[in-house]
Amino acid sequence: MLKFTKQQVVAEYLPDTVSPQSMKTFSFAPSNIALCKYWGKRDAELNLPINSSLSVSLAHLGSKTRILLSDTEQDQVVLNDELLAADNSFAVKVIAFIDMFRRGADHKVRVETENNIPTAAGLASSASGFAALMQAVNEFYRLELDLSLQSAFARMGSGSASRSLFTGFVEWQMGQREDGMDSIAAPLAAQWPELRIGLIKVSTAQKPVDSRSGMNRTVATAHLYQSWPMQAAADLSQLHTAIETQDFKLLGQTAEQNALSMHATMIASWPPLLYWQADSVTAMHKIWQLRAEGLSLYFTMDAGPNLKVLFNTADEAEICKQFPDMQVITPFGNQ
Ligand code: 2P0
Repeated sequence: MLKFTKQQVVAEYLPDTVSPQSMKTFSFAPSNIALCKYWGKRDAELNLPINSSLSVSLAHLGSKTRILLSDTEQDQVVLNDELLAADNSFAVKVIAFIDMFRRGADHKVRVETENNIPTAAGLASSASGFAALMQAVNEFYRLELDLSLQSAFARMGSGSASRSLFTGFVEWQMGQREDGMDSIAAPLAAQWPELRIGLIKVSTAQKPVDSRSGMNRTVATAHLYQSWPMQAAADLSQLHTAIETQDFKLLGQTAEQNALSMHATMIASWPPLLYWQADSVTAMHKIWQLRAEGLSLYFTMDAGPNLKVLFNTADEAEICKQFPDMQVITPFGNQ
């Protein structure tokens, strides 16, 4: 079957010639944490997922990016005030993304990106990074693309970036089309001002297997993965109910089971993929014990050893006493 390249898909929506203009201010996009995870691709070129996913954006924690015209001989990528080497893997991905929109035009760029996500918190930055880059590209080339198109194009940089164009709860529809133009994210209307997310840092060391390779390995080798799309569809529907009825127990239970189901498929891969460390398991047991004692808290985990704890502001003081080093995020602002 004939597949689409990113360039082919994007070209349909671009003017014949681009007119770049240096940005004065930075574009910002928040990081996000999925309550129903994206795990597995049906198309690796376009980052088209096997299942729909649902996340919550992390308010002011994320990435800011601007693009300047440069008179240097090479494109430049600056991350947190440090000029990256041309062969740095992040720099290569950023320039490849710009190239989808530059369309061979004769100019060089300087891309400046800053993450305010504490690296110590062990949060991924590719989602917010590519969402902020997409917004910057939109402004730099004066494309005036709407947010749905920006979501689709940000996805081509990194799947989870499709969700980082928006605040609050965000659903990324898997879509059906071969060109992926119905695989886009959109925000839900519902708010949850009392919701809190605590970050339990187990390790911030670079993970041995990145999530892109991890999901490919799972899809290719784990028979258990067959059940994942069903699990994700059921969880997505339950999360909608939980959010509409503001049922925290249902929200937490669903998110925790979804994360553990995803990790089960990783563990069932070959070679096995276990992102947990001993301290991750200790934290899980502690959360289960506190829940048995009546505290309302649940966790989710991504492709790494750190835990993200879900709770409501009413329990914040008690939960923070139990986890004194935990950083607390208010995804819907302070209430
Ligand atoms: C998520 N993750 O839904 C899931 C849960 C990790 C575990 O999205 O290959 O960096 O760039 O599309 O978006 C991380 O995967 O992967 C991710 P690519 P991405 O948040």
